[in-house]
Amino acid sequence: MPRPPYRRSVGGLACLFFLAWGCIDQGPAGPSQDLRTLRQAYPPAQSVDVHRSILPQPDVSPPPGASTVMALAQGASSQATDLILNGSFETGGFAPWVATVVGGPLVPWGIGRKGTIVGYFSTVAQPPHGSYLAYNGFDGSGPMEFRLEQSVVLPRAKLTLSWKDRLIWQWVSYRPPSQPRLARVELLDPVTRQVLTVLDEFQTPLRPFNVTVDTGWRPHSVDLTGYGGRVVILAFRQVVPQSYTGPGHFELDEISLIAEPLDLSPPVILPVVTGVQGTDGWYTSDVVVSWQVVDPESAVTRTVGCETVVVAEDTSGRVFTCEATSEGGTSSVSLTVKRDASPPLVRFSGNAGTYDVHHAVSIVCTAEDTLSGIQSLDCPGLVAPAWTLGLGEHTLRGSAWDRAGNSAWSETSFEVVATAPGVCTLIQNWVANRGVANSLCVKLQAIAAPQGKGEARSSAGQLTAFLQELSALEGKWLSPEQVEVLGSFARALVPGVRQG
Ligand SMILES: [Ca+2]
Ligand SMILES: [Ca+2]
Ligand SMILES: [Ca+2]
Repeated sequence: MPRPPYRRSVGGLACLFFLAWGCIDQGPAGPSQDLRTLRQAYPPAQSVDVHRSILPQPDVSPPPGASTVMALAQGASSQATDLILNGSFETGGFAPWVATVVGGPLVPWGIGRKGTIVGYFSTVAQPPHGSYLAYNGFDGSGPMEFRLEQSVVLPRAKLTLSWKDRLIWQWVSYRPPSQPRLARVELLDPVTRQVLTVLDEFQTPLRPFNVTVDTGWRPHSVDLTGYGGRVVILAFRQVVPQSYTGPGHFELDEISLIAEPLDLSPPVILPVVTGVQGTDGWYTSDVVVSWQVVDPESAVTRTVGCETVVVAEDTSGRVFTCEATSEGGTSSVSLTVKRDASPPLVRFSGNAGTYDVHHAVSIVCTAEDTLSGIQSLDCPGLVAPAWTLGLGEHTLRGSAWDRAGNSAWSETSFEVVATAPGVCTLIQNWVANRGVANSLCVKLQAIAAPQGKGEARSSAGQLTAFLQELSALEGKWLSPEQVEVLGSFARALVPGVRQG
């Protein structure tokens, strides 16, 4: 074993008490006699910050949805408790931590105050939190080990351990290392001291030589929820397996173990549906389906199908499901959107357009709706002898409503006209005596198509004769109503008389 190139830091005010394994350096420390000796042992460090290119960088980017989590978790944050005592070393000392060393460290455990020089590399203490940090030399007469431990009672809760550390070292080319140094964080069984789990491990790479490597402050965070209900020892260890392979430096600060109430309920999912509501659960416009996913106790870590969707097409039922997961479990909500923005179709059929007085009118109204279906129809149609409707134009109107509340209307028109043959047919239908009927029909023909000069006078004369003959039949072959109707039709046959 080579002669140590420095004097061990034992005794004096800086060393408060001894344990079997080594010396505890208590309180703020600056450059010491050890450091001067140490500088003689190792040539001045070539201070090159190369860690960005050769060391894995900590991933501190937040997980997906973290911002949502932060916002939702605010309600629970007031119940968070830090289980670590003096985790930032702001008492200026270690207690209740137990700091020990096995072997002969170049620089023992110490508490560095902000702005003071600590360790071999003349590092200015810059605690990431508060005014103090813990440090040690991380090299010396190996094999060597630094330990910093605290017992913690872990409740059944969401448990998050976090800390920040920084490592600086320089391998010397004249005594190259064959084994890496380790910086480990472990959980130990308090009775057996068996390692329950290694929470973090950093191994110094074995190259380069004669270059100072500085990791900078590395934030760490580990979920310890699975250890709830146990008592454990939290141990920070730095292991130096070989002697004097080069100086090293370790800093530690801002240790916390946050306990938050466990989330026992899955996220609450609220569907938000906007659109014009019709009847019977139907929408009659575009529908926007969106969701509010809320969990005040823990982060919503996963959502499926919770995106905003616009339903722009008619559907008899489209199902949407939003599923969300937090530490409290998974919940899902489904809803069905029915969209019918199409009015029903109202249609008239059987309309011949023009009817003579002896014709029968038979017009049927129908309505159909391919989606929600017809709810009600106000469209009677028409079946009647044309003569009963009177001469002229007639219009039928109809409307219908579908189950969604959409309505539509339609109309159709037809005309009833009188012609001599048509009126004649009516007379033949009504007057059983052929001779009587024929006499009337001849006069009708003469009214409609007068011959020779003075046609208008001829037509008027025929009309007078026809009306007189008609009156004579009242009570015998024809009813008073039939006499009146036939009279009006005959008048309409006179050329130049507008029908209707
Ligand atoms: Ca601190
Ligand atoms: Ca919850
Ligand atoms: Ca419809």
